[in-house]
Amino acid sequence: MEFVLYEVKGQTGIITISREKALNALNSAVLEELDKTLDSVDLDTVRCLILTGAGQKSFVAGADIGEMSTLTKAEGEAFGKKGNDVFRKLETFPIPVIAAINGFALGGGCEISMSCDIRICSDNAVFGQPEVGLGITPGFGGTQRLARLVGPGMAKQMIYTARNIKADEALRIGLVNAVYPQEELMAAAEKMAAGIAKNAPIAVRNCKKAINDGLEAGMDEAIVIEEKLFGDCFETEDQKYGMAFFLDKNKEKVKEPFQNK
Ligand code: DAK
Repeated sequence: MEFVLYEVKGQTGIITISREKALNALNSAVLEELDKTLDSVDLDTVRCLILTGAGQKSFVAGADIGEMSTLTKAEGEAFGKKGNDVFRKLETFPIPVIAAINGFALGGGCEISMSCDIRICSDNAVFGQPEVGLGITPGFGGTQRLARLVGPGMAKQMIYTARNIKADEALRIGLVNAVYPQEELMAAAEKMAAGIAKNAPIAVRNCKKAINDGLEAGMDEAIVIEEKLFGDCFETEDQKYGMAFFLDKNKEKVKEPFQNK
C-alpha cells in the first residue's frame, strides 16, 4: 500500500494514514487502501483498532481539495459514496476503533474520526468542518455524526461558521474523550486498546453493536436489541469462564485470557 500502513502490536491493529505531504488528506487512493486494509484485519487475533495519521502535524486535513475541485456531479457522488462506504465500514466494524487524532482533523478528517468508536487527541489537534467556506456541505456524514455527538446546537454552530476549534474545546464539548501531549498520544491509545482487548471479545463486539444499533432505534426497539445481544453472550465459552472465575473462591487462581469463543 502506498498511503495506508498497517501494523499489529499484540492484539491491537494500528492503521496509519500516511500521505504527509498533503497533511494526510483523503483522496480516492487513500480511501481505497483504507477499505482494503479494513478487509485484511484478522478478526480472530486483533481485538481493537487504532486509526491515526502520519507525522506530528495532521491526523487528516480533510478530503483532497485538489481531487475534488474538478469533479462533475456524477464523479462527486461516486467520490462521496466511496468515502461514505469506508466510513460506514469503520463505524460498523465488528471490533472497536480508537481514533488517535495527532493534529488537524478538518472536514473529512473530523468526519472519519467521528466514524470511530472513541476519539482521543494530542494537545495540538484542531477540529472543524470548513466545508461551507469551500461552497459545499460536509459530505462524509459530518452533518449527521457531529450533531449526534455534540448536540445539534453546537454542531450547527461549528458547521455554519466553519470555525475551527482546538483540543481543549473539543474536550469540553465532548468531541474527544481526552487530550494528551503529542508524544504521549499513541502510548495512551495503545494502553486503552490493550485494556479493551483483555475483555471478552464477543461481549465487547456485542456492546458495540448494541450501542450503535440502539442509537438508530427508538427505546422500545433498542432494549430488545440489547436483550438479544446480551442473550447471545450466554452461548459463549468466555461468559462461562468469566462468571465461573468470579464465583471460584480460590483467590490464588490467575485469570486466563479470554478465548474469543
Ligand atoms: N486537500 C489537499 N491538499 C491539502 C489539504 C486538503 N484538504 N490540506 C492540506 N493540503 C496540502 C496543501 O495544499 C499543501 O500542499 P503543498 O502546497 O505543499 O503541495 C500541504 O498539504 C501543506 O498544507 P499547508 O501548506 O496549507 O499547511 P499549513 O500549515 O499552512 O495549513 C491547514 C494547514 C490544515 C490549516 C491548511 O492546509 C488547510 O486549511 N487545509 C485545508 C483544510 C480543509 O479545508 N479541509 C476540508 C476539506 S473539505 C462530500 C464528501 C466529502 C467532503 C465533502 C463532500 N460529498 C460526498 C458531498 C469532504 C470535504 C472536505 O473534507
